[in-house]
Amino acid sequence: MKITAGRVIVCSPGRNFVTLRIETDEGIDGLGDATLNGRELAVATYLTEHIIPALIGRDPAMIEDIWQYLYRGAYWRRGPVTMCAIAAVDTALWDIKGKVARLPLYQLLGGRSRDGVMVYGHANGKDIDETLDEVARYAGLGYKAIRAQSGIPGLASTYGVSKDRMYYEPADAAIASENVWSTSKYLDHVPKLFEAIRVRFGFEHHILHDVHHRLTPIEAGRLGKALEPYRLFWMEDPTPAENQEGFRLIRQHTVTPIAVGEVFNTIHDCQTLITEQLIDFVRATVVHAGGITHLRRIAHLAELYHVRTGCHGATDLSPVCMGAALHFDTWVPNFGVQEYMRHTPETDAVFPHAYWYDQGYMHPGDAPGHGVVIDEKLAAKYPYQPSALPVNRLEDGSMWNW
Ligand code: CS2
Ligand code: MG
Repeated sequence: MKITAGRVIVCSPGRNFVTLRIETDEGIDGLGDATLNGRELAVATYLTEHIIPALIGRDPAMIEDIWQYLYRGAYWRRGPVTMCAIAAVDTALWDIKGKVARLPLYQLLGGRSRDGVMVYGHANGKDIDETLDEVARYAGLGYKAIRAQSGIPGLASTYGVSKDRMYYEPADAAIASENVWSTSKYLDHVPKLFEAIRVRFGFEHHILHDVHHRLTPIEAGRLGKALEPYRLFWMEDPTPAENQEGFRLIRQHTVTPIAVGEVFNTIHDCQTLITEQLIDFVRATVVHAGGITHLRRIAHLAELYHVRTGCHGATDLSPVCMGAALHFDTWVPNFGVQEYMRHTPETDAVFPHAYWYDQGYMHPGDAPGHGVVIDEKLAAKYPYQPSALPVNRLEDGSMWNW
């Protein structure tokens, strides 16, 4: 079998997605997600100009060799754009391998390790009361794990609070919108949110929170300690993780579990975090961390150090990534939880898929490969829309982390 073509499909059914289709001389093709929120066209160009020409004529079965070729051959290694492009190729090749073998992807990885993939939903509200009502709604939908984010008194906006409660899309303007942030207002407010959740709902549900890179390590230690009575499943992205050693400081002050890694693109971004057990969950994903081939390496390292997976699964990761992730989650021995931010009906129509949700768990289905396809005719009706993620400034105007 030989690769005969690679096509990049950019569409925007409610938000931008970049999809790679790899075609072969035996009529079997595969799909990979190549979506990098706010930088979509950078990845599309990397694929079209620098990767696809090098794929033509290669044997699609040689997944590892092609991964090594694209990683080592780039010279300029790592980084979100490069690794997202490699991920798209890798995912498409695993999809092809599954179709050739007539097996669902999880069978190729080593078979089922669990009956279902526990997912977490996103409860959010402009204030504590609205957030509590959303937690109740997600509990009513059967979720065992629920993330809670609320507006912060005194701040006009903050991460994770969506306009319509269900479909959260932060990339909301062609040029980044500017939000104002106050760590002190946030730190005063968040413990009250989780106390209110535990008072109303008890400890039956796994409750999660995303700090979204906004604290310093010592502030994160303070928050983790303040949240200990509410027994969070995890405190996510407490501080930017370029400084992996900074997490030693957090660990000195709190036993609140820590999840990091949705912005990671290789194992090198989390090697210290994992080997020093500075985190409890690694959030790297199929689409941003080099595909199934590389995510499997990260999971194997994590397994040695009691670190579990908690793959990112926001709406800006396409159903192709969700499908592949659910197969990965079905197999991976050190699974923790899978994020599941629902896609809009328009998105689901463009990307028909085999996976489904049932009472707090998701199932990948048994279609060969990852079980996700794209309706290119329908996709063409949704052209790319320039969009950028917001930026944060402190109240004095200094740039901060969004
Ligand atoms: C968030 C994401 O889902 C999460 O945990 O961190 O919503 C993130 O902000 C977006 O994926 C960025 O595009
Ligand atoms: Mg996050």
